Amino acid sequence: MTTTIPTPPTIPILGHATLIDRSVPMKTFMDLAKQYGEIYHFNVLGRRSVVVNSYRLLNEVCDDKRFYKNLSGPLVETRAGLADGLFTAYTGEESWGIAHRLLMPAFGTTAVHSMFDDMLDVASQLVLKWERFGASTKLDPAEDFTRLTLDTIALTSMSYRINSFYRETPHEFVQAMVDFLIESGLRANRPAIVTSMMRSSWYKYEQDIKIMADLADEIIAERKQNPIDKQDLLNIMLFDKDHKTGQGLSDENIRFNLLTFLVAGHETTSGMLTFSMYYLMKNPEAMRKLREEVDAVLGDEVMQITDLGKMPYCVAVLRETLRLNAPAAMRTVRAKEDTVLAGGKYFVDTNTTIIINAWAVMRDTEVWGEDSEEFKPERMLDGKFEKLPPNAWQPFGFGSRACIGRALALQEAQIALACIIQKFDFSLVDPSYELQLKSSLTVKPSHFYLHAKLREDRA
Ligand code: MNH
Repeated sequence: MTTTIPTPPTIPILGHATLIDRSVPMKTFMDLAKQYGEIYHFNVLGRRSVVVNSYRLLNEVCDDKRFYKNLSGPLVETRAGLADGLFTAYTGEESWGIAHRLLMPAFGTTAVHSMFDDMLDVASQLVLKWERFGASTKLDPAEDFTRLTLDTIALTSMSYRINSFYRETPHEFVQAMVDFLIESGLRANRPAIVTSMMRSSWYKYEQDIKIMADLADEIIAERKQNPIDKQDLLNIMLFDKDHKTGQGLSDENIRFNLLTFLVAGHETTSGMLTFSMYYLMKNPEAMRKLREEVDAVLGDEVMQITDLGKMPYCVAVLRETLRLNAPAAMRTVRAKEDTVLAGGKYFVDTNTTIIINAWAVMRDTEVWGEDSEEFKPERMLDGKFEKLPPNAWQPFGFGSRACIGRALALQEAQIALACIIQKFDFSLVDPSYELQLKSSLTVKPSHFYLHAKLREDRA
């Protein structure tokens, strides 16, 4: 017997759109999870969705025989700039398959290892900046981690230096990208007719997309004129052929994938790093253990590629951070055929978008215990991570459409964390600070400020 899926009170046409917190939608989704439990109906502008919040429902919709990735409202909007790039490609688009097969090895562990020097280069710029600014400066880690991750993804993927640490205000491209993402999110929750009347915002959106496309095209053209030997992602996209179809990528598709890497590869990773620092500041015992590990492995030396495998606690900190605050907090799927969830309990048809609330799912007490809201890296240590139930830890999504940049992001974050923990003692500017959030396409801490003092025991 199916049961009726509960739903919050709604208003005509807009549906639940006005319920969603405009600046941090995740707030609304966490409140609704508490109020309605493992599943509820949700409807924005006539788009029917159910939101799932429990592990058992997540695990069920991870069956790729029954479900496929379906682009949610905001992702459909970002296609205006990212088109058939990997992240925003529709299921079944041919260009996705070609790019996926061509790029998977390029994002694998071995390839990511070869990015070590570039990653350390950028991490060193961050360390130098904090060192030069000195202990009395109020640092904004979210901003500086964004400089780090953006510069790293541009350097590792296309050997291009954005040099964010040498700029007071963001690169023109970065501002355009941020504004583009914010507007894409807003458009998803606004009737198209309203958007079409907002002339100046329409114009700015088009301009932002053009700024982004122009930079990507410029980088592609410049590479064609001045080839280099390094096997970076751009070279692979320009010159490799898909083994299955024998086809390469079109210049247009390369543009959309370059932009996709910049978009998907920087906010997420910077969010992860900022959340990690927040949890480390709030959990001095975890900070102490991490420092002990970093000191034992690095001492006073510059980090080496061989150090990567020697920091299980650092990896556990990142995994636990991603469990509590996955920066890409929601993904969406649809059923291939009308179906029922939870052994016949909930009916879901093929037109209903199934939204997975990763924050709620990864706090499910059935899997994580009564202390699931607490930050405990020990959950991820000593083989416990490997023994988790299938799909229980899922900040990077699932299956063939899971994050291609997972190894890249984790290695980059590990290097950055190790380098700063090696050098600095941190303190909160406001010791009573409690987590506040901000959103664009992803979620990260806001109003989170630190002091970084060079460690006296290491001077
Ligand atoms: Mn990433 C897909 C999270 C870092 C590039 N990424 C996804 C998905 C999640 C995700 C979740 C699946 C989305 C969906 O199902 O609709 N990504 C993250 C997180 C981090 C991250 C939490 C860092 C932390 N991602 C990166 C980095 C890159 C990247 C770095 C660098 C290029 N991600 C992608 C791409 C996809 C993706 C590309 C789409 C893959 C595909 O569908 O083929």
